[in-house]
Amino acid sequence: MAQFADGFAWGVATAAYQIEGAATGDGRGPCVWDMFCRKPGAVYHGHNGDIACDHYRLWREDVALMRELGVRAYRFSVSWPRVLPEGVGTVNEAGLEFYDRLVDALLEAGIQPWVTLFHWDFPLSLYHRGGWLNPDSASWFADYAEIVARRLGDRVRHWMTLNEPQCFISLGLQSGHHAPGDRLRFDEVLLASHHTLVASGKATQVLRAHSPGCRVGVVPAIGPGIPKDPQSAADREAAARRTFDAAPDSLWGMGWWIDPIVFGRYPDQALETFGEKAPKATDEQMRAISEPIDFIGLNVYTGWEVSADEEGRAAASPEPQGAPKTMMDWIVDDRCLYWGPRQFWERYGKPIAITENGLAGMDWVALDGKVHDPQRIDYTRRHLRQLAQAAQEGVQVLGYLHWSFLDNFEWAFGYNRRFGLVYVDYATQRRVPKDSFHWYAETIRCNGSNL
Ligand code: IFM
Repeated sequence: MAQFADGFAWGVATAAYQIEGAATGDGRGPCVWDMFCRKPGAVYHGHNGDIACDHYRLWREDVALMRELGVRAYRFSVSWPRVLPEGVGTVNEAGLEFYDRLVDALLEAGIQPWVTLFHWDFPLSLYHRGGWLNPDSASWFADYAEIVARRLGDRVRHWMTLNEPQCFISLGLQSGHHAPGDRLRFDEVLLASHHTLVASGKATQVLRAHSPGCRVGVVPAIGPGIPKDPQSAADREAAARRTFDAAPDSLWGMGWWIDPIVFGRYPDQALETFGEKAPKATDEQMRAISEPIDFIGLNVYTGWEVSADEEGRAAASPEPQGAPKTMMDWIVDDRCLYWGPRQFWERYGKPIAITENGLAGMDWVALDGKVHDPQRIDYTRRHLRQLAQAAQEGVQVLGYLHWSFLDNFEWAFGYNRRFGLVYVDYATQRRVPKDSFHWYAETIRCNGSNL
């Protein structure tokens, strides 16, 4: 039977740009996604986050639904340009006030706020000053972190600095599929990644100073390597290499992102792979980057089966014909929620929180007025069973925050993918809890014994 520790943080997750709307409301400044969504062809059908789930207006109703769900934790992100419309300088009091009231309402409902400082809505005016390529970006972010921490730090116990830097750097600055839509040279991409790491470290220092007793984490997006034969040490090693090692001109290897934070240096394997393109880190920058963290938040949706070839390299298994997939075209392989946490625990020894995991579907309201999503239930159930296995074998797992609470704006896919436990009718903003909502409520209530 699946078992989770007492105090396990059963929760749900969202992000500001994906749900809040009110893009120009109450003094919020523009972010790179506001600009990107207006670029012809960039986002499915030209969708944007102007209104999204109108959560900025409907947040009380949403907190009431979370209370009904019985979650103990809610991961949301603060919108940087809502707090600082220009990214730096004058604070928008109305923006800060919004998060202040949200935190109070959550605590009142018995829900712990897990706050992400940055989930991709980079202030447009700072992008015009060079964005993450500008060495000052680390200080801009730390100053913003201080404003938020001074305001919420007395009540927030769990903070995350950056959400999935490998996505907003690789997709935003290298391939151009996400905002701001740039296609930079790889040495520039690496420099920007380096600045985000400095930013995260400086923000961690600030959070510690202004949020006494808090836990701070970073949140990579991982698609872990899965050993084809779990009994084979060679396959297990190959799978871990698939997870952590760098490939040429790619920032999807996790060692680049987490080794410098935990070990104080970029991994030799990545430095050799990137050669001259790698940034020249100063000692001061490395000291900031390696500010200790308390946990690693893993966003995990899928994984990649590999086996060791004759030289011990990771050889990818071919995709089975007709493999089960979600609407994101991601293979459903629940082993990712066992091997991902285990590999990170073994390499870094830091507690793990699953900060995102979930399924994109094409849900709709049935004739009976309900939303039936058996695949989301099955997906979540099988992944939680794997997580429970990892926890039983000694991986320290703090919680599981399902992505997502509400259907929302799925970036370049617009509203054409639904991840929520709660269906959103965007025309009316009516919320309809899906079957998975009721199943998850029961799972939380019995601490996973129904898994
Ligand atoms: O919606 C995103 C989220 O913003 C970041 N992690 C992956 C999710 C699903 O694509």
